[in-house]
Amino acid sequence: MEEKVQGSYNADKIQVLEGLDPVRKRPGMYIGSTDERGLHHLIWEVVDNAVDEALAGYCDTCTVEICRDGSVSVTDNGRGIPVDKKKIVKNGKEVMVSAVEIVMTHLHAGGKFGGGGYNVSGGLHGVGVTVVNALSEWLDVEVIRDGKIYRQTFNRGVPQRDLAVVGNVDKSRHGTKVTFMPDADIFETVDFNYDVIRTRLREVAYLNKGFTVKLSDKRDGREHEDTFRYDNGILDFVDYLNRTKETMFPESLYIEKQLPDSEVEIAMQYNDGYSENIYAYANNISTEEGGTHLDGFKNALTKIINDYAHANNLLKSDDKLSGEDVREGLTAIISVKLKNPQFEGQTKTKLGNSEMRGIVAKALTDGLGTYLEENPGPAKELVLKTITAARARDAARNARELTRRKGVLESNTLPGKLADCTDRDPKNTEIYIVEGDSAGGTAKQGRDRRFQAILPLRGKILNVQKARLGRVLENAEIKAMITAFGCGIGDDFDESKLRYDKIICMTDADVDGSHIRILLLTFFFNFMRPLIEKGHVYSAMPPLYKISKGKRIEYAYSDTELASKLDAMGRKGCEVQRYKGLGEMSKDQLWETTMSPEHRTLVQITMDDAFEADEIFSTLMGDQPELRRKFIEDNAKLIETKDLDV
Ligand code: 28F
Repeated sequence: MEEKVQGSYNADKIQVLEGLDPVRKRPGMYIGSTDERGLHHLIWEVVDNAVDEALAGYCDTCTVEICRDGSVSVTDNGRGIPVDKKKIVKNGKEVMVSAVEIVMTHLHAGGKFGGGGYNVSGGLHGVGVTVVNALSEWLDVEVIRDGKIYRQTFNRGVPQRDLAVVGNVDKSRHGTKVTFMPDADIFETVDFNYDVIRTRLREVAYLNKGFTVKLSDKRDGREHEDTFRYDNGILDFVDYLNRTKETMFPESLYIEKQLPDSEVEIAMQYNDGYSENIYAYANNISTEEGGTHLDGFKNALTKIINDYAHANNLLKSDDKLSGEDVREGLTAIISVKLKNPQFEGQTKTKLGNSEMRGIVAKALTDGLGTYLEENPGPAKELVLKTITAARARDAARNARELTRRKGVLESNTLPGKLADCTDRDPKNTEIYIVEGDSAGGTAKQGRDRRFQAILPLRGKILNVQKARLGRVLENAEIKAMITAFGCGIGDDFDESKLRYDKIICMTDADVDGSHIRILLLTFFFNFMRPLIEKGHVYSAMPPLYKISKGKRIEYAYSDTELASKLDAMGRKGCEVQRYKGLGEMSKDQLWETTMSPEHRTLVQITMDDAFEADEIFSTLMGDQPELRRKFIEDNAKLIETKDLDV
């Protein structure tokens, strides 16, 4: 006798779509790619089901474990997937199959798509755990409900036997556990990256207040664990992002609006910096390409601040503050959750639902409008700061006009020390930003001048973290980069004018080199952020060691690689040289190890890195000595034994 499961679901709601072969034939269609990014999508898919169970109100904890054997297990304390059976057609015959097996083997099974029921799902927009199952060598699902433990195992999506009861437990226990081993035949790598998982799980915890997320790594030599829970959710997120900055309002502002088919949360706080850090999410997905929720927020903010300034005679009636002015120094998180989200854009990270523009705008207008009325002190301070920003922007525009008139910023007068490449098609070319003239000289000799340009930087560039655009434009090194790139800066930035496809920072592998790299990264992050968002910025990876044994020469790019190369070469008679700087390499060695597209390794700088750099940099160079001391203490081992890297 099959127990009937109570609750708003039963297997009848499941729409069953056949066959998993398409998933294994074209995995990129379902998880984006089969590189490290696609590998981690498997975890996001499973975790999203636990988050959906939490949003439905039945679960408050999710545990993710990277097991010793390299598999990953995700556990929640929700209701447990229903175990009742449903009649389906399998290989032409009518058979009874459990809801668990259907959820695990049929695309778009589960209430997410059957209408009603779950209304919020993330993942690669809800392709579901079936994709994980199809792309896993093996997958175990364990359901605890109604005092029993049910279990079923699959191989590359194929069930090995029916769901079976494997134990009894106390009736108070319930939940779902999915353990899977990614299929090495499908993925370029099956080696999970703890930090990538940690960063995303922390974000999930911030976006779902009160939800506890635990992460542990049980692999040999990599034991680690973290627990995240934020009772104030995105408010804690804003405080975290601002922790290295002086903030303006007495405390961060939190706005929440629940509607029948959607909910909006906004957290915001101004700081004394000049860059805007606004992160928008839809159904826990980072909408890096923005969308209607972000547009609604920005439009409403500009209107609210201008209306308040005019109403309180802080601004002449024919003066208008721009969007950039009102967002200077703003850290904000906008998180919306809605049924049937429409994701658009190149990477499907742009929210298209038009109704969200008005919903978010109204939530902000009610929340911030009320706050300003009730707190005239901070309100006036905010408007005056915005007016100062507007004046500074005008000054910067004049400065830019001035420099433009002098032709300094136009691409027709390239900086003298730029060794340009001959190919004029930006798609084929790259520019190395090299630390120091000597390494710059070596790079000019070692490069392939058809597609590689070299711009040497003399020593440290300006600390831009605390500088407005006008001041930044006075710095020769920075002006040279702006001119060489050709795409303008700040509001004038125009990616279509970029003269190179890749901008590669090449600095020494020591602390100074890392500092220059962080300076460059923070400059790009604050004043040319689309360069990073569009993936144009890279960091070169020069070798740390040269190993010689007789005529044989090998290079090692990390301490781990040095050990394994010494093993391979046999340690007897090996001579190891630790490179202190690029200047120690000949032009041929520099080409061979760091510049040749065949052998080099480039690290593409993504938003997370830049975001981390901005946070690290504002800690190191910000004006909070207490935080700086703590940061250096926390990272001292890094700074001593190996360069502090982003
Ligand atoms: C480790 C990952 O996958 N948790 C899940 C549930 C709970 C229900 C459910 C999931 C109903 C029949 C479509 C239980 N009781 N964690 C998870 N927890 N799926 S996935 O139902 C699925 C739908 O199939 C559930 C009552 N209603 C829903």
